[in-house]
Amino acid sequence: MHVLTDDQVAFYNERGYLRLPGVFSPAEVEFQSLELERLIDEWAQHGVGWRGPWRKAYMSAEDDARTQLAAMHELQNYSEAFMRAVVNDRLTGAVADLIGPNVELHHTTLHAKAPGMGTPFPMHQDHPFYEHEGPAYVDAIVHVDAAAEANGCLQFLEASHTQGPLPHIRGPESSPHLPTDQYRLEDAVSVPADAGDVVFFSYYTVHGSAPNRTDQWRRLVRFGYRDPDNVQTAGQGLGRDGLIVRGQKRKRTA
Ligand SMILES: O=C(O)CCC(=O)C(=O)O
Repeated sequence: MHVLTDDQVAFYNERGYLRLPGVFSPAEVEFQSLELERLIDEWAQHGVGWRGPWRKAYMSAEDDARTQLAAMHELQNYSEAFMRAVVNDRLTGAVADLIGPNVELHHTTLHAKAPGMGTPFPMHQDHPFYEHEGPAYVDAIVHVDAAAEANGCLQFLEASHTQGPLPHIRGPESSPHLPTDQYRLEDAVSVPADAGDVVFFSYYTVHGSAPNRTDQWRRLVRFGYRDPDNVQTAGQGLGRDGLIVRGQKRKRTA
């Protein structure tokens, strides 16, 4: 049984992203939302967000000094709401339609942009953060709050996934990101979404997001799913087994 239509799969393959509305019910979103309030208070790390020279291109010095982000990993290890979410049938079915039939959960990460000046994200691919050998990796952004341009929704460079892994600017004081003069947020397509929607994208798709300038939190959780045969070579979660949420993980022959 497929979750996505042929048109939705074709859209994803062509453009490198796809919004799927209403994956989670209002009751499920409410449970996630209440739990995020607790997790942000109890477990998340609070900081200024990603560092690096890109910040000067994105913000005035005054705004830069005020940015705030709450982040944490592996929310399913702290809350039933997110354990249930990572195995959600519609969500994992959609991922299977994109990279299946076998699907392994690789990680979850919270990005909560604080009210006032929630930190922006520079244009980047997610591949440098958790490098694998091949393309069979999908990031699923679970929207616990609605996101629009005013609070910093996701923005994608259409069809950029077809280029494969790109060289990123890296350094001890810099999160991996692409040169700001060549990859501009202004050229990216905004993908607003409602609470309960999921936005899927390839970890090769170039994306970023603007600051949250509203007076409310903008809370999204990224679930990373891979084909278990796509071997990780570096980065977040290297060497860790993940939950098989669809199909099987087969033993590799030498
Ligand atoms: O939370 C955001 O606005 C950006 C998210 C992002 O860039 C990512 O999950 O890779």
